[in-house]
Amino acid sequence: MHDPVLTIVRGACPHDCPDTCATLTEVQDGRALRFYADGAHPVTRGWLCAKVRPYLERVYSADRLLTPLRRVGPKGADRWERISWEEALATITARWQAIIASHGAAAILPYSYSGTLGLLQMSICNERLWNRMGASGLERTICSAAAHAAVSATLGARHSADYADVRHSRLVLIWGHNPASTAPHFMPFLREAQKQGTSVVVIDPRRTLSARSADEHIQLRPASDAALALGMLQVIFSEDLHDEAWLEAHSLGWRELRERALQYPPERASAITGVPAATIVALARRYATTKPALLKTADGVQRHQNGGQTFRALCCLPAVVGQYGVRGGGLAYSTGGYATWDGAAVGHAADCPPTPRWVNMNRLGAALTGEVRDPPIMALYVFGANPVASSPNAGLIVAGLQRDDLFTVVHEQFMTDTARYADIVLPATTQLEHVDLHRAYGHRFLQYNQPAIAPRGEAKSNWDVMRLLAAGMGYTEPWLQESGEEAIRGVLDASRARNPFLAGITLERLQAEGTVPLHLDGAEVPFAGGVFATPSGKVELFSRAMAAQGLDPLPDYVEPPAFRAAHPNDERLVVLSGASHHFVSSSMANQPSLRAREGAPFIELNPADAASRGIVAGDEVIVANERGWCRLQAVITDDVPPGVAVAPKGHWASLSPDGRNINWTTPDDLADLAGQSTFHTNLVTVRSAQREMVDEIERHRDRRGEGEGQPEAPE
Ligand SMILES: Nc1nc2c(c(=O)[nH]1)N[C@H]1C(S)=C(S)[C@@H](COP(=O)(O)OP(=O)(O)OC[C@H]3O[C@@H](n4cnc5c(=O)[nH]c(N)nc54)[C@H](O)[C@@H]3O)O[C@H]1N2
Ligand SMILES: Nc1nc2c(c(=O)[nH]1)N[C@H]1C(S)=C(S)[C@@H](COP(=O)(O)OP(=O)(O)OC[C@H]3O[C@@H](n4cnc5c(=O)[nH]c(N)nc54)[C@H](O)[C@@H]3O)O[C@H]1N2
Ligand code: SF4
Ligand SMILES: [Mo]
Repeated sequence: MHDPVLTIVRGACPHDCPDTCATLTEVQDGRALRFYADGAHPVTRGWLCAKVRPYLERVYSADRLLTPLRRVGPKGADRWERISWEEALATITARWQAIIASHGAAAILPYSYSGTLGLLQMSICNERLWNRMGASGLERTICSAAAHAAVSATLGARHSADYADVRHSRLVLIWGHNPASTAPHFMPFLREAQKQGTSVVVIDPRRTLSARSADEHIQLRPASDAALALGMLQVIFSEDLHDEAWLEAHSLGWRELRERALQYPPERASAITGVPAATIVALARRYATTKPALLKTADGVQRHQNGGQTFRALCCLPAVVGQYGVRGGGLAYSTGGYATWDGAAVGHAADCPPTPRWVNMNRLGAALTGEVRDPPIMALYVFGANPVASSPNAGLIVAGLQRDDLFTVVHEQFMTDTARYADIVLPATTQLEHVDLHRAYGHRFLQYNQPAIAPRGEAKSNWDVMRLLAAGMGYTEPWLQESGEEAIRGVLDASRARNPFLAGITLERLQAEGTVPLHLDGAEVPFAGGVFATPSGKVELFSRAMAAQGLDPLPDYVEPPAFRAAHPNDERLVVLSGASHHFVSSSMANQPSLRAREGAPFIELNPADAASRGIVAGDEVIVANERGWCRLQAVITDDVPPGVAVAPKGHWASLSPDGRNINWTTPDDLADLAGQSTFHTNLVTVRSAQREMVDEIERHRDRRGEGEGQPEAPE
């Protein structure tokens, strides 16, 4: 029967993006008709980014997974039969029980990351069932582990100001961050500031969309930022531009930091970074004398082998010029540290067996192919992640997923590159079909997401599947059977009891208001009064905690071992693979309208590097190294300097030439801190595919002479 009533349902964008926009969905007759931004939200301000505007295309896509599926062909062949939920759950729990009996629960590995950032569908689902089972734990290190560790050691908490506060800044250094693509709602605030005279400097090897509208672009060598920061500090200290009174009162170890910085005179910093010494000197003077000065950064800058120390160096800069606690100054990294959830309420770990071991997610391929043993990983449960498209050294992940004795379940909205290798695929709801609570890492509001429509087909939310799996495993704890709302309420209440930023924020208020500001009450400016959340209450430039772990207690530049090993006549390029403009990691990268806007998977090459390889614009090129290869289309541009290439992340392998993407080449080495990923410490050869083919035919002809078989894929 037709329902004349049109309802408007409040929601939140769940994607891995700092802006966590407030959304409205118009629903009639159980169908979402319109989806748009909440005009009243002070950060969303009435618009959604190009990626999420067509969200209904995603929700109602004919490609949505709507029923459980069982593999009928070889792994990866994408041949399935439809099965019921009962059968899917019975198959999964029976197989898990058998694995637990033969190998122990440590042989089961959950793998999830940032398909949704909700408290319920991500955080609670990351923990409860797996803790109860005693499964292997996943070290969630693919994105920001080093920065989190660096901020924690130096400042004690991930606190940052509102985007709007940039209007108080006179100078903004956007350091290794591309907000025009990755934090789009910051940009209008920045523009407003620029109109009032704020000067913007972008520090990035690539001339990004953000760099185009900056006053200055400093195009340094990849992974050399710590040397640039220390070079700036050398100038600041030696010209007596540091804020000694502030440092004396509010920091630990500034003299030790000065000693370290004095090892980086501008000429040395210049030799490492490729930035002219005069530019370093000028930047340092400007940073120390134009106040308030904001250092705005994000996560891309840490994804290399020196990433942790680099981030430590960035955290130190605002302290030396006395800019913490200043409105419009300081460090803008993440606001994720305000609405901290009560860990015990989220995971109930104390009621569970201890986590038997931890597996670093960056090593998934290695872990599945022998690095993790006793017991080996026998079962993998993937949700909210697409590791074949998004995780490093993807060729090795595929090799692992092809193991006959591995039992893989993937819970997904779409038949992703990863889901193709599953034994059982389960259909997942989208954000319009489930409940959740979101904190943001770019602003200081909580967002409640009410379900707007019923789940499509037989799709179920992450939490609903966890509850069914828990019941199927015979786990009877009430915290494994709570409704979504009850689970959210429990964590919110427990967290509020400890966390003053949550004062007065109840589930009822969230449900009624949708967007609720955190209770900052005088703490609007982070680290006001020079008070930090570290053990000493000061900004710890010299970190005793890091020293205790055997780490360098002072930030330093260490050349990434992968680069150090490169020989002088090396013709390999460093390929950076940061955010694409139209996808969020691999999410949305199967949506036709967004694929059309993003275009074919490409690699940007400097004209000199293209010329020396005989590559012209539009050529197909083979990008390769010892880990693997993929085929991309050449874009020739001086947006990238010689020696550096850019191939944005996110394209699905299964929608790319040869069924591969850039992650077939990216390293699964770990960075200097916290097991961080090192996507950007990636040296590749780039050759025209046509030439590659000709050479291959030649090689094939030679080999045939020696009686060998078919030509192999290019390496
Ligand atoms: N459109 C879009 N938005 C996104 C995402 C997306 O995929 N697409 N991903 C989301 C996620 S998961 C995250 S973590 C954030 C990331 O947000 P950002 O950190 O802003 O994004 P990235 O593109 O990863 O990295 C930022 C910049 O770092 C530069 N870079 C790489 N190596 C170096 C270096 O050694 N030094 C310096 N100075 N710069 C370097 C890259 O050229 C890039 O322009 O964005 C989120 N938002
Ligand atoms: N080369 C290169 N690769 C990178 C990076 C890089 O800089 N360079 N950056 C890395 C970074 S920063 C990150 S954060 C990772 C992200 O890597 P992942 O966390 O794997 O993120 P996505 O690739 O977006 O995959 C998320 C999947 O979750 C699914 N999903 C969304 N909502 C739900 C839900 O409610 N339930 C379930 N079950 N599924 C859902 C989506 O359909 C999507 O397929 O990628 C990394 N990959
Ligand atoms: S991806 Fe970011 S900018 Fe786009 S709608 Fe979601 S939160 Fe807003
Ligand atoms: Mo990320």
